[in-house]
Amino acid sequence: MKKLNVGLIGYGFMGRTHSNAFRQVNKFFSLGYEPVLKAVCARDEAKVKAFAENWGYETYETDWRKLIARPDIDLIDIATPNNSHAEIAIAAAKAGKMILCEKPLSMDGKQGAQMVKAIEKAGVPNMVWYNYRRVPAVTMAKQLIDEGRLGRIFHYRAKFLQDWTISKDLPQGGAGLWRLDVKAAGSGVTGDLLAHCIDTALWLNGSIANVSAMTETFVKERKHNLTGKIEKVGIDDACAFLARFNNGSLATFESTRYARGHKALYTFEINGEHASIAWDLHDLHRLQYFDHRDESKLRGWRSIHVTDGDQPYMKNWWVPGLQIGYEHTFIHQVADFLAGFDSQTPAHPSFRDALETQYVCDAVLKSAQTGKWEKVPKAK
Ligand code: SOE
Repeated sequence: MKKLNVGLIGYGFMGRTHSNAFRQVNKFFSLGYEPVLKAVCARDEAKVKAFAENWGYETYETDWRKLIARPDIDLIDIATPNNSHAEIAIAAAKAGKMILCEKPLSMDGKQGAQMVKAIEKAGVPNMVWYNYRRVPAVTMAKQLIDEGRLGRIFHYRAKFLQDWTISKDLPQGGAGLWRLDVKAAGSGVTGDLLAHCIDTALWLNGSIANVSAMTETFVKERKHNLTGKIEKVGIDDACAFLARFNNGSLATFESTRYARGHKALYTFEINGEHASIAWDLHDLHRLQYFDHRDESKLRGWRSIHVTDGDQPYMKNWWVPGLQIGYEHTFIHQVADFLAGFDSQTPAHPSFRDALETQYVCDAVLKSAQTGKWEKVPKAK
């Protein structure tokens, strides 16, 4: 097996999911390449050292530029807050490194386009961590749609609900809470949560033509952890939008961090001419499927437990009926990236795919301001 030396930047929640994926992938997937945990990079030396020891990184750095300059690093993995993705990715592309980047790709579409330009000019393999595509039930939804089982698609309905920012005493900024700081995150639920829904939707149902959105910031001021001052909140706490897909289907999307009782309720439902499918992250191994062509006396929603060896990814895990979880989606994504690199068939979503999501997010935020329908520019 050929070695591929990984340099991870950032050691938060996502740094952990990626590190776990790099460590596990070759134990379960037969691949031509093996990621080696060469170095992890973050500014706090004591913490980055402890992270390196815990996950088995051979070395650590406290300056990402030094990491990128290292000749022993093949792949840069960006798991930092959104406002640093562009600078790191462009520098890594110039250094000829392969690049994996956390979602959302960038702060906005303009910045994302600069990243895509740099990556494509350098011709380096790249991928963005929209992990939910690799939930076996979601991958199976894609297969069912591509097989034409749903027929013409009429409706797409998605939501992503959480409830962790309701308290007005929760500060913004700094570790963990940078998602509430517009300067670090770019936007609120639109870039953090709806970006997942949009990525899946573009993959399953094609491109979006235009959108009409509304957003709200329920808590207008919060203490900033870095300045210690009460500052205006610049993110969207909630967002709902209507969309028209280019295939003629209609969609509704909703996200909030103010839905008491919901922790990470990502759901979608797609209604087609012949069949419908529905999926729910809180029950992630199940795909609900209704087919109108079934014999009428037996017709009804089937709850498919996607754990069989002939269903996506599952032959690599346990025995039929036994489940896998959230962390496995990242393992699948690394497996696909490595297999794609080996066979020269790039894995998705690429930076360019993720730019399309970014353009939808931009149009959503613009529409919320203008109060008008906004067109989504083409990324491809
Ligand atoms: C936010 O709470 C968050 O962690 C997102 O940043 C992730 O992308 C999402 O998968 C779960 O929720």
